[in-house]
Amino acid sequence: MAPDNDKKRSVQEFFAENPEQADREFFGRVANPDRRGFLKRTGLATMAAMVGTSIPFHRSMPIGFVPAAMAGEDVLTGKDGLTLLNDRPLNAETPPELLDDPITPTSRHFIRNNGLPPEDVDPETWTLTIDGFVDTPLELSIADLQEQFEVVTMALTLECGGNGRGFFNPPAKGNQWTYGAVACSEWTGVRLKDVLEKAGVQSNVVYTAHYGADAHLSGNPDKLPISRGMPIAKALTDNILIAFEMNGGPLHPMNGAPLRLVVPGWPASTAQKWLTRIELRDQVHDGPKMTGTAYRVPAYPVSPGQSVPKEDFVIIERMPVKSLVTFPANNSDLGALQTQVRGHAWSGDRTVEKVEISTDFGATWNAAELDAPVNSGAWQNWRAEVTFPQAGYYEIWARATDSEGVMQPFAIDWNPKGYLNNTMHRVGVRAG
Ligand SMILES: Nc1nc2c(c(=O)[nH]1)N[C@H]1C(S)=C(S)[C@@H](COP(=O)(O)O)O[C@H]1N2
Ligand SMILES: [Mo]
Repeated sequence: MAPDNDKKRSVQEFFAENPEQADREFFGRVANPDRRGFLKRTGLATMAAMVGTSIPFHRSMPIGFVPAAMAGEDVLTGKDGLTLLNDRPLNAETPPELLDDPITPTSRHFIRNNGLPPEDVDPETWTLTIDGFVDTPLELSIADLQEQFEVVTMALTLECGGNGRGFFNPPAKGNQWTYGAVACSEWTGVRLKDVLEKAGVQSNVVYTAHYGADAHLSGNPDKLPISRGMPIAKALTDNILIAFEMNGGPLHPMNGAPLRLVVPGWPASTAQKWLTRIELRDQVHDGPKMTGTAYRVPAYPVSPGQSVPKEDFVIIERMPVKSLVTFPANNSDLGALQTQVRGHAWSGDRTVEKVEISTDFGATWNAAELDAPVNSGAWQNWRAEVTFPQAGYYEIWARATDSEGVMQPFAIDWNPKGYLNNTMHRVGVRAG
């Protein structure tokens, strides 16, 4: 796998390059002229919170020192078992076996940040602006959303467009996601459609543009880390939420608290976190990560490594049919000849009609029991009882087929940026 050289730096590198700036940005610490020990109070509190207790000798601690105990995992507060891919911006995925629940707990929802999340957000004073080509621009607090619109709860699948990128060969730059940039939590909020209709969608509107409160990695306040959108017809479907609750509790700070869009079935990059504004446009949005080759694939099949002219890329819309085996875990000893196999399956705006399992490297396939989605936009849970003929190593393969008859491929359909990898999931086990 290629290292991520997408201009993303780890905390350690950042501190190595410019310790004083890093200190200011991370801890709010300001250096003494002699660059020793003068910790401003706010900075000290942040540092103490991060190491879990006070730092008695803080006066001797040089500026630019990251507490050694602040290893990468500490940035994943409130998350359980996620694999850290990058700490600046923060990106972490969930191992497939930790995605076994029908509804993904908040602690296991992956994190994909393009910039630096806002700090100290206050749900009481948060506002969402709806403007652009609308009859009446709106400025709504979270309380306004709750009072003026029907509040609904839905299980909705979010998958990063780059999920599975780690398996591309030749490799694609960017976070090397394996399987776990996908989740299906229960979101509570109001329908985007209802809010847009209240503002009054003008007849020339073709696209939405989404804005959030996170900051660009460079620290330049004039730059946005990401601002994507979607065709207005998609925005007016009824399973897209402006969400203020996740699994019956607050949103996790890294998953967009206190307010975010949840757009199931499309690249989760359309689901703006820390949502502050939705603008309706009379043309396709051109914000950061909308243009160039970001979240785009060639308009035609290409061979691995082929270079493709920029103008031949098209914006990714729905995500492809895919399934995940969440039990048993890869590389596990079953200690028996029999096991239940289970997982989830989903397909963009479609439903999954069939999930099949093979334990003989694809020679024969058997249908799994497949649930209907609990609501439109939710992944579908499936399970199968498997009996192995004798002790030994087996692979469990799963493949889903959707309502249009499209099945997951066995081999990757390569594209330059490593998007949309929906190849079959293989799980190796020892039986008996
Ligand atoms: N404001 C903002 N919204 C954002 C992003 C971001 O970096 N900033 N990342 C997007 C991408 S690329 C993905 S895949 C999803 C991830 O959502 P999650 O971090 O809650 O899992 O959020 C999307 N919304
Ligand atoms: Mo993403």
